[in-house]
Amino acid sequence: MEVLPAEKRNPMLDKIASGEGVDHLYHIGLDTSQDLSCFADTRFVVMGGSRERSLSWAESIQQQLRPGDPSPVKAHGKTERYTMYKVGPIISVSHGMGMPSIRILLHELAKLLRHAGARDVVFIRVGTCGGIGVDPGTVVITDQALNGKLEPEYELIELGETKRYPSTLDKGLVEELHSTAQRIGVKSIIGSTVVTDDFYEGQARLDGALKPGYTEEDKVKFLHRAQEKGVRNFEMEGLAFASFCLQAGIRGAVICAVLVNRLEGDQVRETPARLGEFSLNAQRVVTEYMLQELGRPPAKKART
Ligand code: R2B
Repeated sequence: MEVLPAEKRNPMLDKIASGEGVDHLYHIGLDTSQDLSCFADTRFVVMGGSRERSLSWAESIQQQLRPGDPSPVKAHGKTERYTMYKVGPIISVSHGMGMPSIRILLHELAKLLRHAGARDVVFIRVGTCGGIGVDPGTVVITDQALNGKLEPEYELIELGETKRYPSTLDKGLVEELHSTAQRIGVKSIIGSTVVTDDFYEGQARLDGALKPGYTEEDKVKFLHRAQEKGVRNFEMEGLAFASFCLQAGIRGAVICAVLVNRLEGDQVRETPARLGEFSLNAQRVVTEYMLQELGRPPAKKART
């Protein structure tokens, strides 16, 4: 399927395609006066918050797709906001923190891939999160993203009015990632994710800079209420991501490694090495899934 089919896309994109003006993808530093044909074969876009991780992941994908290739992986476009690498048919890009940041990137990536003529592209956000009753290191695959009111909709103010967009993720992709995780021996669960505009009060923490307007008891009650609704984790991008993919007709998934079980505490206390291992759990699942989709034979469960 083409990226942004006719019923989903802004008609402005067709005018650009017929040679009327130039589309400036300002935040990624590319525009349609440039040759964008190197993006035409894109099949997967993997995105995570950190630019370092997007580079190291691109390098590891290069080693898997082209073992021994010594050429450095180079960034495309500008790098002051996001950093984007492409290895074969896989884009690895950083999205920064929070929904405004990822949503701007999603618009520009979707337009880029539309302009380049890419087809059948899957977007996957791979990140970190706080678990609710879930142990650190576990990978949570989101089936539905909820807002901070525990509602399955993304709210955006447009022309002074609140617009609401549904935020369910691609069921098939959720199942495929989950079975990939099981096959390679990464502990994973499927669940709903609460997505907030803040890491502290927005996620019921008691360790921010400001005096909280709620007690420990209120916090625990809220976490249990969320847990009863099927919520397994908190993060800060998946809702904007899910609603954008649904609106754009792009298959999308959100898969995050748990850094802390929020029923046991607020602070992330693991060592940097352990946190790196946790992030790699989610990355390994997605790499394995993509390589298999690209035709490489499936890997076996890692020996423990
Ligand atoms: C997870 O980690 C970041 C906050 O520490 C944020 O981007 C998220 O969703």
